[in-house]
Amino acid sequence: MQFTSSRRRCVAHQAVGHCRSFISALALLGSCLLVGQAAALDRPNIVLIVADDLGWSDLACYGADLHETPHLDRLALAGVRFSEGYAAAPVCTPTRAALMTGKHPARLHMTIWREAAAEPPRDRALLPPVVERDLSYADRTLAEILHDAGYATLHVGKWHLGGPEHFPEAHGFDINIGGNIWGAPATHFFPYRVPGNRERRYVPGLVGGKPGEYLADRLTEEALRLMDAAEGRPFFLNLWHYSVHTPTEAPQAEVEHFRGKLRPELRHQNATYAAMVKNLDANVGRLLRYLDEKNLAANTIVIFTSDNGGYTVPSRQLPNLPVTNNAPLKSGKGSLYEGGIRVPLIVRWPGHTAAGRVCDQAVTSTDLYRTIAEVAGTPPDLNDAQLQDGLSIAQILKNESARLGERDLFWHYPHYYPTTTPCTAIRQGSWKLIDYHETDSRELYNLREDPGEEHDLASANPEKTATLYARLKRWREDVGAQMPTKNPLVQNDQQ
Ligand SMILES: [Ca+2]
Repeated sequence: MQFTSSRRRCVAHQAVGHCRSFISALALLGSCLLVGQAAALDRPNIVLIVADDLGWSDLACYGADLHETPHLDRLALAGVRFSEGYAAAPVCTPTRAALMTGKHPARLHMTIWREAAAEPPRDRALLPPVVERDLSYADRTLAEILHDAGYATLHVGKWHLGGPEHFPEAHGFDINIGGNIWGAPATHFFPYRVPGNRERRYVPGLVGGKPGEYLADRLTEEALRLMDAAEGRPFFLNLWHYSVHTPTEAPQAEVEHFRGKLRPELRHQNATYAAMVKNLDANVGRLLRYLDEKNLAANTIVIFTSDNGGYTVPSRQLPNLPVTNNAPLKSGKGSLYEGGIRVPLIVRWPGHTAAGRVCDQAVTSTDLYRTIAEVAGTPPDLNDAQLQDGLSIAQILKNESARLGERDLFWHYPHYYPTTTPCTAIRQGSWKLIDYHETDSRELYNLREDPGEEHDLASANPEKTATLYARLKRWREDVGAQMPTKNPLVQNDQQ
């Protein structure tokens, strides 16, 4: 089965408005197994788990105090834990687009999620740019290159990369369970929607279920079944959990457990969120146990990360309590301070990664495209633009002394969020500059000395500020980054 444009259109149409049964999903996968490329039996399976809005310090192995994450901590002890792993963007959609294409979100013109792109604020000093709302067909996605290399390509969970004609089936995935236009479910409990209140959100591909069923549990169940169905063929499992994004809801017994643990001195204070994190961890543990029991673990690379920093704003469910706290990092989701963009990144690649390593090299989710392509032994038959923004980190996974070499990292968020106004940032070595568009002002930090970004050095170090600002502006021009414009209505009000 080939994924031509017409197939994209056809499959996407099928996905609209109804849930495909699991049986028919298996039948589709089965038919995909019978055709196409020769099976590449010796290739490693690839499991990419992306948590939603999980903060850098939300895992115990990254310093969480209230939270309990024994399975992810063990995964880190069996592989490489990156202390300076970054999301490509401070919000969902752009990071996910970078994962799928290897291109910087600014180059894709996908710098905010779809719903927000449709309704930008009109009452702020700047008007955000009009951005792309759907993942383009122009770039070969990670799923497409792996599909063409003989992999079963399995998407489970959140997608959030466009409308019905841009769902996972249209971008190289044999199967899609759970992914559609929405960035979050109406509720994490079955049936994952709230009928009768005009709530249109739904999670597709989930047939059956019972009251009390929790979404991350169910998605893990579906992932295990799909891996079973791919028997005999290497698989790429793209498991993008909706958890731990809002709504902040978790099984009650776990919430009570964490309420009993709360102490004023703890960094984390949200028992419901702690229960969500624990459930996510347990589901990762369940998947790892499956790989062990099926004797797949030795030939499977497992990558775990998050799409942006932790959400430091109270959620509707608990209006007086921030969802999480990214300390010692500053701020959270939406912001280009470290709390908005630095995320957990753990990679276990048996036979290649030494156990228990902590790597302090700065890497970004944009790197995972080329990394996974290299792990799969897939020649990167990519357009030039897809080779510019990310590096393969395979060598630093395999070799503790390998270095990525000098390169600058960039983030571009020309939008508003409760934690920020429009801005762009560059990291060069230990230096980081944030350029705020509203005020045309810069902040400069030395991350190695000041990871909490408490001491703005822009005035004290004007030379470094000017150098990084010039580099940042050059990069914005190189990638065609979209910029906000002045809002004449707000200017008039101020006069
Ligand atoms: Ca997110």
